[in-house]
Amino acid sequence: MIKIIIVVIFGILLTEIPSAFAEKNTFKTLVIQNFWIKDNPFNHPMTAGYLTIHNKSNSDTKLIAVSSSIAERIEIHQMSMDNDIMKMRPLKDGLIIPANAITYLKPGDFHLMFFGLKKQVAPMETHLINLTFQNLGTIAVHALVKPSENGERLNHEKHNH
Ligand SMILES: [Cu+2]
Repeated sequence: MIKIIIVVIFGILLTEIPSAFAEKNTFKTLVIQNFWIKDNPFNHPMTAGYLTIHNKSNSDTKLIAVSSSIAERIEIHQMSMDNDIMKMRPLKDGLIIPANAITYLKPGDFHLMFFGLKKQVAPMETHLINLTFQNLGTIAVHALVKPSENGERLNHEKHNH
């Protein structure tokens, strides 16, 4: 009997741990999850963030602003190929989140760019990021810090803003 209880408790612990790091937020008609940001070794002042946004409503929305106490400014960026060169540009009018679809902000694609980081962000930490959607309002979501890989870091630093 005790053995069974221990197994059950251990099972609960195992299922609790990953969910704590993969926070799933429901905000009105949106489901926001897998929010993560790259760490910034050597106090590099910039980093990037990624997340998925599931818009479960029948109307489009727009991610119009992002902010956090850890950074002076956060921009929404789009990456695209221009004559074989990867370029990124800020989406000044925001990022459209189409109805009944999942929008992925991921490496090499749409992403968030953090400027003027006020502190070193270390792997496994979580930080609150405010996401503002047109007509819906603002939600604060925890983003998990993950270690950046060398290749990505090199790419990242080549960008001129
Ligand atoms: Cu960027």
